[in-house]
Amino acid sequence: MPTSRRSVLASAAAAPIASTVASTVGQAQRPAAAGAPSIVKPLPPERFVDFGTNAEMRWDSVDPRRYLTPQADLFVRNHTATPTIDAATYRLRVFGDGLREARSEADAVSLSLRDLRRLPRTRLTAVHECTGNGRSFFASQQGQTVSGTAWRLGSVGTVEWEGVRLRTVLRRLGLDRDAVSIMATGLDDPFRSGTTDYGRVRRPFPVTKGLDDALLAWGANGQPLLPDHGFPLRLVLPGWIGIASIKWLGSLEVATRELTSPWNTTFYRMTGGDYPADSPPLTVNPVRSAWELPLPAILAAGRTHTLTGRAWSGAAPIARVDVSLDGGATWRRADLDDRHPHGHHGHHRRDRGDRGHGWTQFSVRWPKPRPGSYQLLARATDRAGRTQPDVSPLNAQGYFFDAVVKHPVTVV
Ligand SMILES: Nc1nc2c(c(=O)[nH]1)N[C@H]1C(S)=C(S)[C@@H](COP(=O)(O)O)O[C@H]1N2
Ligand SMILES: [Mo]
Repeated sequence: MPTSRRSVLASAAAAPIASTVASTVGQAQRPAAAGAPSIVKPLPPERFVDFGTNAEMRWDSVDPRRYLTPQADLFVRNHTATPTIDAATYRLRVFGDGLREARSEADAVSLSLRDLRRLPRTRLTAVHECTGNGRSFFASQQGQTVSGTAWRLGSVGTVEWEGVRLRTVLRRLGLDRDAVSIMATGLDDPFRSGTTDYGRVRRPFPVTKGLDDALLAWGANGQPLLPDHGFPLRLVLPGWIGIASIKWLGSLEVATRELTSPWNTTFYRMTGGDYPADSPPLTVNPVRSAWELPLPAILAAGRTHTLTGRAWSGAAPIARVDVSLDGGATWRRADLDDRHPHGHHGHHRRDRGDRGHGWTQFSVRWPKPRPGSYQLLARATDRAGRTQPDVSPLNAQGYFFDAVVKHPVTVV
């Protein structure tokens, strides 16, 4: 029987994927320089609202003819700052007692980008969205005070990710039958808030999700990841809240016990407001929708407008979008664009596991509105039967604002 680390990997069902062991010297990223901006890419004010370490896309800058969100326009959510990582020396370290051959962190399997890119690759289109998207509407629409970045609806996009399925990597490494939990840890600087150092951004997820549709992504929309979006490698957990998709992925710990981190015990679970004290960590995103219009919008009277927007859900494709152009007095069904059924828009061979996690474009004609003040409403329903409510349950950190947004429009 082979005994070296190299041959442990080689003895797995398929070809070996790694040939080295983690160096103890640490990872090859440079810390962000003091005073350097958190976000590296340009944030032109006509396309972004800049919150410093976070930036959201402006919905009125979205091109209705374009299904995918270009990386240049995608929102950024950084706990600290985008690190600079050298792809040539980058390694993903995998360890834990949930591997068939248990490994300590010091003895982790170390995978280069080349190791990963030699494996069968896949592309997967999915909505990518922050848990707190829509947070500002708790205040502006429900008169409630919550903490966190005052996003409108722009901390969302739809991306065609490219990478290797996590299950491909885990199967080749070999999983213990009792493995239940995987901790993903980023290479960005530790997150400090107030006097607390929470350590590196990290969040556990169940092995079942890891074996289902999790992706280790090195590409987005046919390009390498931008630094702000996780270059050279990020995790993608389709349909789940943004924090689950750890950027600048440094390590995966696979364990036979439930792992925890502040990102599933303190943050990203419901506290306060309408929720009991023991709400579970958040996972699947709710149903939401947005108009591709400025907020508030001004439209010309006497002309026929085609109003466009998008609807999405973490659980299932969108089944219908009901819209009102008069503040909820009357409703009609919006037309749904079926050119990209839930993200299946492709020239490429679809992975069987790509169930289509993209958003759905909708439109409605508004013939010759008279001058005045209006509220546009859109209420999306997904195929799992989930619908946007009129009011979102209050919670202290302002997560999951999924209520129908009252979008003000002045017709002049
Ligand atoms: N390492 C690391 N991963 C992270 C974060 C982070 O700050 N550090 N932010 C998370 C959150 S809260 C969100 S919403 C998404 C944002 O991804 P994006 O900036 O690529 O849009 O990344 C998640 N992954
Ligand atoms: Mo987020």
